[in-house]
Amino acid sequence: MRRISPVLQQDNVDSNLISLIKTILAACREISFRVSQGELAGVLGSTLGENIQGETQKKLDIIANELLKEVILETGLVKAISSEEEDDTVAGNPQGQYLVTFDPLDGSSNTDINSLIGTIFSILPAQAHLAADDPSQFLQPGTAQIAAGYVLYGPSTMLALTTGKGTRIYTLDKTYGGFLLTEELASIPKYTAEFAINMSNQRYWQAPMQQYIDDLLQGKTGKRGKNFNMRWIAAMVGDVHRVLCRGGIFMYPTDTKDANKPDKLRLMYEANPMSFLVEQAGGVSSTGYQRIMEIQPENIHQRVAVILGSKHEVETCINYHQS
Ligand code: AFP
Repeated sequence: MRRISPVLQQDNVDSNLISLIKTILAACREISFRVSQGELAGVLGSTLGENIQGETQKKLDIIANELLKEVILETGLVKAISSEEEDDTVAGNPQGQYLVTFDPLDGSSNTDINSLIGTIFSILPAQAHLAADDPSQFLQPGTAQIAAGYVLYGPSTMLALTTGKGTRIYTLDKTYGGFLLTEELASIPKYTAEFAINMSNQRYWQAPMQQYIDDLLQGKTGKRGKNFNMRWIAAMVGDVHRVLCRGGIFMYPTDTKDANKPDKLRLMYEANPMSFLVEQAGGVSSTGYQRIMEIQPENIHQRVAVILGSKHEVETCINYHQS
């Protein structure tokens, strides 16, 4: 089985970018170890703080954030970072070639029940004309991403990574200490009979999503003419991993549950990197009205509706929104 560097070299990825990706993965290996120690390492439970998104911070959120921040800035390759757990962007080397955004621990409410969690990251080009402490340098659409990936801390620790030449999946070999390529090029099946959505929000959704899900639930006897199964992991990283492995449609639509927060998922830390991975595996990612990777961000903590996965199913859902 092949290690990451030769695979990326074969794709002609710049050596500095390879080095940055490997540094991010070194931090993720450390997070993986801490996660696996659980209560033994005293890393479970909440802190007293809230992040900029108004969400309670778990101890692991903070630990993962600090680890990633430290190692990424130490490379000297990065001009600034933006984390879901930080109010503001953090400046690095003014000459750095890259910007990195990350969600250090996605699905952190799963930590206390020993369920799936992960780290999501995205790498953008630095903007020469903007200062290292200028947050507007991050306001680039998802199409500008140079690389994106997630590390899933599950029964095994897995990495999905793209540099724009397909999405590959690696597994952490804990005996050797590195990630080994275990799926050459992920390919999301075009058709699916599996959906993922938090059904408890049903009454808050907009009409197109209500109608789309109603029709799925009618199964064989309804207009879709087939039965659908449902899965919900409550960590986007787990749900997207399933979609990459065997197809499906994952949705977190706009809702009216909280007037101040019509959308839940973060564009820069979750939606854009996941959209890049999904598109590179032959899937589709949209808000229902627009391709996610073409959204021009207005602020670093912006949220967005997400519908992604198997091409035919996502396009069917988009049709409900556009008709
Ligand atoms: P946290 O990382 O803040 O726990 O949120 C995870 C998440 O943003 C995303 O990964 C899940 O898909 C979604 O929240 C789950 O939301 P519900 O609370 O509606 O299940």
